[in-house]
Amino acid sequence: MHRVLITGAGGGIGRSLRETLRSVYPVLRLSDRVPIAPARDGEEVDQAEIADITAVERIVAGVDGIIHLGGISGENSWEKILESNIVGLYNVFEAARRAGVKRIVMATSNHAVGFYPRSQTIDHKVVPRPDSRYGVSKAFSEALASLYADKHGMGFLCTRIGNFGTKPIDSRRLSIWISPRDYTQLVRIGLEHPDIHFEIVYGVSNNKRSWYDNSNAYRLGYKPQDDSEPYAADILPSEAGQPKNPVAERYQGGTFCAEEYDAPTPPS
Ligand code: 15L
Repeated sequence: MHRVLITGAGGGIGRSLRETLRSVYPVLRLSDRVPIAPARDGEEVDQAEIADITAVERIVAGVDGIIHLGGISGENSWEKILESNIVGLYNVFEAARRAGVKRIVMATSNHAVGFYPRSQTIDHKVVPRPDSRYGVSKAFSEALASLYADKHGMGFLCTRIGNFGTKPIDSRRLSIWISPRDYTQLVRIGLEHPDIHFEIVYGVSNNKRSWYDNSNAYRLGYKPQDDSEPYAADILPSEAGQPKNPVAERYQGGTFCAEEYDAPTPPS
């Protein structure tokens, strides 16, 4: 990998990877729809809207691998999800195919499978159970990656990210947290592993309270360094007595499941 493109480089994960991957690859090309900090040594900055295929063709030209973080990172109107997470995603994969890019690491999300109950441990083979229009767009991204892997021989690591941050922020995130260093390790596996066709892994640290069987990531060599458990002693008492939504509490996707929820009986 000589030149690696990060889309969505201005977001929280993008800004973190910009630092942790600095000097790992000779050139990092950083792109976002909004202005970001100017390029330093070993960096290229190119502002682009991923819904614009001409702009996407420009940012993928000459890159060896892509970390695709661009798009909307939470629930939104169908029109906005369609523009950024469906059309924008398609543009990135299609422009990459035409440019001969062979490897893409994708930020998919726990919300592609958010309607699995917290009582169930799920692996990378479960069928999608999206909890939102956003979650549907992430399931779409996994399906499109599968198509481009099988039909065009491109390699995809789909990282179903839980919640990225320097520490978990609430009890739900104790089960789905991923630290910056663990996510960096997973991204590097996605770009550098010699044998990746189409893989789904969970983007989570080694959390004691995990809802995921992440054996597929471990098979690829992932050795997470962090566990949310030391934070539980602070987080759990701080939530005691707080009102909780029963739908949000029952399912892995939390409040994403509860928003707009009006089914007469909860899904099993
Ligand atoms: C996500 O997919 C979002 O991008 C992030 O903002 C959080 O909401 C996270 O999931 C989560 O479930 O905590």
